[in-house]
Order: sequence, then C-alpha cells, then structure tokens
Amino acid sequence: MKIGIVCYPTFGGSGVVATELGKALAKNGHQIHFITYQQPPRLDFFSENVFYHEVNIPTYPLFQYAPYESALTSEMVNVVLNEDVDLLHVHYAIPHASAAYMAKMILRSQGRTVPVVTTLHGTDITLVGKDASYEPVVTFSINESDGVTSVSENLRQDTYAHFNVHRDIEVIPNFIDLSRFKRQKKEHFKLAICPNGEKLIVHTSNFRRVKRIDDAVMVFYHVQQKMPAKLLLVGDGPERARIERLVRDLGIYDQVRFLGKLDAVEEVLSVADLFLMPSENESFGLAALEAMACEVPVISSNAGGLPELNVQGVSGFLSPVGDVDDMVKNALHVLDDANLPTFQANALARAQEFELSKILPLYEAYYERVLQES
Ligand code: GMT
Repeated sequence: MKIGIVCYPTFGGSGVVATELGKALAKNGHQIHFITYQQPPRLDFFSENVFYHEVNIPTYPLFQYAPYESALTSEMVNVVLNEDVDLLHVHYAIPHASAAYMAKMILRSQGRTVPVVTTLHGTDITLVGKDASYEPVVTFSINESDGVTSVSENLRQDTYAHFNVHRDIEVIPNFIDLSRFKRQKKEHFKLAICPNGEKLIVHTSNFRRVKRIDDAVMVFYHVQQKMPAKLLLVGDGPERARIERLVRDLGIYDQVRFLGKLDAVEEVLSVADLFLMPSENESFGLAALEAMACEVPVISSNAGGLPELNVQGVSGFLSPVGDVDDMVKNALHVLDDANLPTFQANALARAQEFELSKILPLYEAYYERVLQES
C-alpha cells in the first residue's frame, strides 16, 4: 500500500505513534509518505520506503494566524496525486481530520478517490476537541472519515459521550518496539546519578497541566523521606518553571534533575526503578508503556485508559487522581527490595502484550477493510 501519514512532529504521544507506525509499515514493504510541518524527531534515518513532505506555510502581513490547515490540505492533495497514495491516515483529529476531509473533496472533484482514516489520540477528544470553538468541526470530520480508530476503549467511550458521533470506532491500542525499548546496561549512568545506591524515580511528559507533575513531585518528596531516592524529570513544556519553583520551595532541588527533551529516553528508563504518571487524564499512556518495556513498574492515576495498560498490583498500582498518599504508599511497596524484581518482571510481561508485531497487523487489516469498503 501507499499510505500518507499526517501527524504532529512531537517527541512523544501521537507524533511518536504515527512515526513508529509509519516506520514499521515501511519495513513491511509499504510505501509511507509523511506529511508534517517539521521532520518528526524519530524520522532520522534513510529508508527506500519512507518519504517526507514538508508543509510549506507562506506568511503574509494580513495573516495574524497563518492558515496552516489550508497549506496542509493542499500538500495532502499534491502528495496523493503525485505519489499515487492509496489512503490517508491522519493522527490527532484537530485539524488533521478536517483538512483530510477537504483534501478528499478536492480530489473527488477531480475524479480521484482517497479514503481517510483518523486516529483519535486523547486531548483531541478529551480536552481541546470538546471546546465549543472546535467541537462542530471535530464531530463532522470524525463522522466523515472512512475509518476511525482510538488508542483505548476509554477514549472510544469518551468520543461517543462527548460528540454526536454515530460511526464505528475501532480500538487499536498503542504499541511498543521492544527491540528499541529494552533495559540496557547503563550502570555508569546510574552510578553518576545515584552514587549512594539511591532509588531512581522517573517522570517523562510534555509538562502540561493535565500531567499533574506537582503530584509526581509530592510523591517523590514523601518517598525520599522514607528511603534515599532521586527524581529525573524528562521533557519540557509550559509547567516547567512552576515545577522548578515547587522543587526549590520543597528544598529537594539537589535530588531532582530536569533533563529536558531527550531523543534516547530508553537510556534513562534503563536505570529507573519506578515511573510516575499521575495524570488528570490519559487516553492510553504511551510513556508508561515505554517505561514498562524497560522493566520499570508504574505508579499511575486511574484516569482514562490507564487501567487498560497498568495492571493493579501487577505492573504497578493505580490511584484516584490526586490521591498522593495512596501513590506514596504504593511507591514504597514497589520500591521495597523484596518486591521490586517481581514488579519489574511483571511490567515487562505486560509491555510484551503491546509489542509492535502484535499491533501492526491490526492497522494493516483495518486499512484493507477501509479500502475495500470505500
Ligand atoms: O500526552 C500528551 O499530552 C500528548 C498526547 C498527544 O496527542 O500526542 O498524547 C496522547 O496520545 C498518546 C498516543 O496515543 C497517548 O498515549 C496519551 O495518553 C495521550 N495523552 C492524553 O490523553 C493526555
């Protein structure tokens, strides 16, 4: 198949899922055309089956906001026509699904049919998409997609609950490439951060409010009062300055490191003992899956689709959103040397259920179905 993939070029979340999916499809012999405004971070290699089309967004003094959606639509039309693309797969509904609908209509007016698959990732439904400024467009473009997938059953249910969506939504969970995300021997790194055998706790995110990083810091604050520990905060975003202030105010700045955005997050995860994801909402929790693949148990909230990933008392624990006391209790239990090896093994076993080779055929079969039906 020749597939056009539209995504945000982000370090995590939907951008990573889209990029890894495209890479895996290319390995399986499909021709993949990425259409984005910037090279996605994980698209840093050459493959004869991978093509990158950058959306050019010309500016003009009249535009206070450059019309990105129009530029993206035009690029999709051009790529479909010039590269003979069979199907467009857009990741994150806003504005990709409506741009794809527009592209489909333009192509139809020229006698060319191209089906559109939209993958819902989370905040496009649970946070941003619900806003009255976007809702009518999101509802319309989901209903008009030829195929719709969501990354968890919870997100599927949320979509039906918040939007007047009447079409089928296929759940295809996020996946992990275990050949990349595996526990590597990085003892020198661990020793540098934890020279006295401290336990290493990690949180990675885009530092947005929905991640509740204050809770992660407070969990760490209480844990380090009971056992020697360090905290690594990976990623960057709007909450970073506030969280740095909190860490200083709590007097734990020496035990916390802010690492910023990292390409090779698996190296940090390889030396971690515990991963924190106390999010307000999380449609799936890809970052937690990456941790589990590196044998790191997860203390998470029970929001959104997290219960579909993290198994209570097995790969870690889940607590109600904001219940820091419960998270501390669970973290101390997992970090106990008598329990940690079991949780590490369980985390890996759970991650193996989401191995790329198990999920990729689901997308391929879904594309085939959509192509046959349209
Ligand atoms: O986590 C984020 O805020 C980024 C966001 C995105 O759209 O890139 O992530 C969402 O999609 C990921 C990939 O499907 C999911 O694993 C995340 O759980 C989801 N984030 C939220 O629902 C908050």
